[in-house]
Amino acid sequence: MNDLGRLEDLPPDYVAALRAQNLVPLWPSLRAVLPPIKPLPQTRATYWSYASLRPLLLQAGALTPIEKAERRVLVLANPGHGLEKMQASPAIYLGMQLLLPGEWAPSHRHTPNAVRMIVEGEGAYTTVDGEKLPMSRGDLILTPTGLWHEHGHDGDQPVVWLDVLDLPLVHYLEASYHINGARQTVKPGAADRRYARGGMLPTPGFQRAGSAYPMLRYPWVEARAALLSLAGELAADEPVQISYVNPETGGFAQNILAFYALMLRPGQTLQLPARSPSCVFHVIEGDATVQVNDQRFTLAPADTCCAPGYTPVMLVNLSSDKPAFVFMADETPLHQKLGVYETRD
Ligand code: GTQ
Repeated sequence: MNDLGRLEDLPPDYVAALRAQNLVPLWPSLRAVLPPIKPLPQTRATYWSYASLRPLLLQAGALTPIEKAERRVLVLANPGHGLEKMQASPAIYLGMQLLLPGEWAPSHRHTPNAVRMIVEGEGAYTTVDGEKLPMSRGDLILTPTGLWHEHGHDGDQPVVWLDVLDLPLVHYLEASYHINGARQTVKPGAADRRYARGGMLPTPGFQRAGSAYPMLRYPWVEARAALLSLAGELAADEPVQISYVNPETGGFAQNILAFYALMLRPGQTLQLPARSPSCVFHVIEGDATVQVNDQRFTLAPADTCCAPGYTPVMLVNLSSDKPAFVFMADETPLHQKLGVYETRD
């Protein structure tokens, strides 16, 4: 690789003359923006222990009333990007949100897409676009771009969920904003019952919602059953993974980030190939290690970690007699739409 000229090689008055006209020479920065062969990620493999963050999240419940927080969230921030950027990866924001019994997080809508992965507690619900969606451990609830959403809690214990948003990307695009609204009127019916079985859809023109996001809640009991049933069909070394999809189109459930559930068989080691999108792992059930380059994280239930793109990831189920279940989020739809998606050996 030939060395390119540096900024210091140029006469200071020339650089000053360029700057005065908002001009910049490319060659001193060319290798930084177009590195050879592989990107230089800012995203660092990072791990967040639920047992360690939980007391701090509960403390936030005591320190800041919901009225003063609107959304009481501790953001899982990647130090590689700088904590103040509040991003786990280029396009992924992660937050642990706490709602205490009787609390209400008022209705708003915003341009970033969100999903919730329920971590602990019973009795809370999110109302999205007028649909009241109960929250139980492992359920995935969508809050797609532009839809009204508010959170309530009728139970008697704290409820915690993991928020996954494409906020860093939408903010980078200078397209991020929110609008506050009135409490929604709840309409009857639940889409997870309209789309209850694979391969069977409501008849077009009669019962279909005609909405871009027909299914807003993916119950964990269904996802877990789908994984166990799939595991029975696949060879022992094949990855047992499902994608959360839009049941009307079969495409990813949202436009920017994709969501998956993965089952690791007892004792299974699973090597995921290097792929261009960054990825997040959150353990729903069991204990597993996630190895990213020379770093290995040990994840207990409710622990979360992230990996940069273009990096192989190895998952190991630490139990020899029980399956482990992992929720994943990545930037695949975004990379595919932009034409930059790739897999490497
Ligand atoms: O629950 O609506 O973690 O608007 C960040 C922004 C959660 C929410 C977050 C939000 C929400």
